[in-house]
Amino acid sequence: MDFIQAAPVLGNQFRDDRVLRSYLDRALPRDVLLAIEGDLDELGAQAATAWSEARARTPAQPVLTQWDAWGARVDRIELTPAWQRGAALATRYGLVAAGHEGRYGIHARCDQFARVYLHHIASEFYTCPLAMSDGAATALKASGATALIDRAVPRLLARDPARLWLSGQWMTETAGGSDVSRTGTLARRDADGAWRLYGRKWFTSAVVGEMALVLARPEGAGDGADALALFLVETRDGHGRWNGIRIDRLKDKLGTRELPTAEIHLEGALATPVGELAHGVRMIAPMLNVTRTWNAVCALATMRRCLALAADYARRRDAFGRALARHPLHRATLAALAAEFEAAFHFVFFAAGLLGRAAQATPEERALLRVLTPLAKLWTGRLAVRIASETCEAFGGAGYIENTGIPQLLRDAHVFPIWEGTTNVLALDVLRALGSDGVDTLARAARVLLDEAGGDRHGIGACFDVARAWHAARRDSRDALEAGARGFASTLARAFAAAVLARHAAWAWRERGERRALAALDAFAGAGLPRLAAAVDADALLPDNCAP
Ligand code: MFK
Repeated sequence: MDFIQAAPVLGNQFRDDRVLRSYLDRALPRDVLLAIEGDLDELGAQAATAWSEARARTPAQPVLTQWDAWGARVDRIELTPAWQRGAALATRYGLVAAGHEGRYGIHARCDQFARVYLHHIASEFYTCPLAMSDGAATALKASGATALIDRAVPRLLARDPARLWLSGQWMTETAGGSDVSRTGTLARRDADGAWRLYGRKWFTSAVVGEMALVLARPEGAGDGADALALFLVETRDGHGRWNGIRIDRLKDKLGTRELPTAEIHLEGALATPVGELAHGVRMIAPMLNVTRTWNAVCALATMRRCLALAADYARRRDAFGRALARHPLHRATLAALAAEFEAAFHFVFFAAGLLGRAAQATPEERALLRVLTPLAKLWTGRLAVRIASETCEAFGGAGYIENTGIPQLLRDAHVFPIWEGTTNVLALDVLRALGSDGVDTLARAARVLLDEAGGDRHGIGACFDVARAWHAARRDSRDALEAGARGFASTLARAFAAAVLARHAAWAWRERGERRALAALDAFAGAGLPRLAAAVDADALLPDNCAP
């Protein structure tokens, strides 16, 4: 008989995830944990079932039909089976609603994001429109636009699939991706006083939603980002017809292929201004910060799935006379990745916890969250790609074969550093978010965490000192500051993550006698926290036609 390699098997992804369970054990009051554990267990079981079912079928993609048999324009999108189940699961488990309901008070976001983390991969990126719906509800609440809040927010947070609304976030245009100041979409007022939008949106994630928040330039307004206004567009009229929206095509993407990302034209779409007719970027910013948090949580979900599969496979695959799991170098490789994942996990859930404090947050906590959000997004986006890439390698040739499911993890992971602001855009946002306080807000919060941990055994405080000195030395040179912003942001993220992990590790050892988080901290910090890069002579290294 030919040898047949056993495939990796996933167990219940809640029961098997020691990092998640240990975190919830510390972070949530006992009664909250008991109340949500049943749902988390179901989501963990569904994650395993969805993985094995997906291996047994041909991958599906959404299909756009633009014309019917008689020549009428219909722009109908057929969704994949997982997306057809999306609304029922999202409402059953409150994947958006749980973050906004008062039931668990300041723990609402931890509860919500534990659910999202467990469900993300099985959802086939249905988490994308859910993230935007959560972001839209948050931005609308912050806007004070009462009529829009009353109409949209209860639907975005619905627990009934028949009532649920999904929201898009339409910013990106052909001329303006990261730089939305180049937005060409025009908002024009009708004779009857209604606003209508005209223009082309180049990446409209999940165009199947019932509404979208859209940036557009009111007719007669000036150039630049500050003159943009934020509008709410309901995608269909009262008869279910498109509201002045034409779908040009669905994108042919590297990954996230189940997600119907579209190019569209707005041809007089009826729209309602959200607040004043300017400062649209500032008004959509709460949405960006929420979707960036989802991005980080879903990046964690990818890392966790990769590590679970790689670890299981390491037990099943023999090479050179023993299982991969018994080879010291393979073990060390996986363990180092697991340590990075664990640090990132605690960082992201710490930020999610702060988001949950919302109205109760102090100004210091708000300033902290403002910096932690881009840090979480930029660090986890890149880390997910690295861990997915290492996972392909950990499977050898099998990791390069589509129907093992492993390549899709890498292709899908690549979206995390790109959408919602690239790594560089977010590194620059970190500089903006630090403001005049520099690294002090972060360093103070890290000090509190380290005090709770019983001390700083890994030079974490010193890492903030190095970052502070680096920042201060470049305060007068914007170019030097920007050129090193990635390494600077990465240093801050790693140092803060080490502090959060140190607090958890001390608790886990003291209260539960668990050593794993301490080992993760030693490995993570032992790999070196600072990532400040030496200045690079770009003039010498780049071709002449790249001169500034
Ligand atoms: C499964 C995972 C789920 C993820 C779902 C994702 C699906 C999403 C699909 C997409 O839509 S991807 C497209 C997302 N596009 C971006 O993320 C754009 C990237 N560009 C940026 O982030 C720019 O920094 C930004 C457009 C936000 C700002 O650029 P500008 O034009 O230079 O604006 P400016 O003047 O710096 O900021 C305007 C105001 O907004 C300022 O406030 P003030 O007017 O009071 O001075 C800023 O402080 C404020 N602001 C900007 N970013 C902020 C913010 N405030 C709070 N938080 C922020 N993040």
